[in-house]
Amino acid sequence: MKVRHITLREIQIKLIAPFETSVETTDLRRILLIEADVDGVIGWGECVAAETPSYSPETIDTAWHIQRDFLWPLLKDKEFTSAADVWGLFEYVRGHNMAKGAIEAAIWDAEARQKSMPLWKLLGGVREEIASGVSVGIKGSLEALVAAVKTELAAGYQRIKIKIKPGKDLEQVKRLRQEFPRIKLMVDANSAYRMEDWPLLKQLDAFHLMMIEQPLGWDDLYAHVELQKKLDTPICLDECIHTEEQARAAIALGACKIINIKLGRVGGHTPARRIHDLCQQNGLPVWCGGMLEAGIGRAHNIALATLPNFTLPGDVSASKRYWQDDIIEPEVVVSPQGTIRVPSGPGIGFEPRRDRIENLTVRKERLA
Ligand code: OSB
Ligand code: MG
Repeated sequence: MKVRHITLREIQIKLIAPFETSVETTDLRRILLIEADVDGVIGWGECVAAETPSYSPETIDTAWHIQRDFLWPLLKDKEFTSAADVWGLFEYVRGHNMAKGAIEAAIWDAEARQKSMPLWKLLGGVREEIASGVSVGIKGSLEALVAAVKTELAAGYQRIKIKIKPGKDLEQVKRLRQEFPRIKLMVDANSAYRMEDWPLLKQLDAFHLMMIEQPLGWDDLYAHVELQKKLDTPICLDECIHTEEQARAAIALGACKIINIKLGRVGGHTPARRIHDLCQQNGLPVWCGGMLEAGIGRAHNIALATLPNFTLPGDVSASKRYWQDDIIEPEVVVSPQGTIRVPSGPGIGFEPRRDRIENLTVRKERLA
């Protein structure tokens, strides 16, 4: 296999409603899409780097720079036998996983299309539908939060995750438990707490949460080890797990009992699959996280979530929760049972809508 050329493209697309986390509120998404021509077959990838470096050190602009000035030169004119080899070609560049992951994923899509098979089968997936949950942003009032959760449950979603931050935590969880005593419920703090806050986090044990996601520092395994010793609620790590090595350390040290795997955060399907396998060997369940993706990123997440150890409902939900009009055909839909049917077509199994993508494009650069 050889990549003939790559097109980087920025689209701008507004969310249906602003999404608030402990860190900031997102309204307009700037999304970097990758089109890779691999031996004449086009594959698509979506870079999950955000507009700001507040979730990880990367942004859409650093990703563009790294892809154009460092990753493309490493890829250009190289012969390789499978998309599984691309991660290794990028080894010289440290970090910048979201930049790497978008190109790597596009090449996986192209390889699956070359072989006329679904990407999920090429990756080694085992299920034809995946369990879907939602991530509910921070709301202005308890009433608004309850209403939002009610809507998601009525749509069939199998588990509810709410974003929390200091001052918007215990009361919110308590109220949801009163209203919905038996639902699968969890919280995500996006690193909003410090070790000194442990007595407050300890109070969450009373509400039988499935897990608490990334309560402490984005790169601080040690503090999570100490916190997990004090909590009954399982800790799930998100931001902390950016490499297989970090995952191995987290497991060995007891920093978490569950891992949220995000394709972009770890650098593509190859490292995601390795972390998946490592967790499986160690008896930790995983689930597929989300980054407010448009359709192409969503489609890659669906393929990834078919691997056997993705046994918990993830954050991959319907296109219409975020977009008026998605960039793929068909859109991602969720059944009344809270499942997404895995597509059977070649590659990611959804077709990019070129007209729509072209309309949303604000800049484009072809690397050859
Ligand atoms: O921490 O999981 C997170 C969105 C942006 C950045 C980080 C996170 C999230 C979400 C949304 O929780 C998940 C989704 O795409 O639905
Ligand atoms: Mg998270």
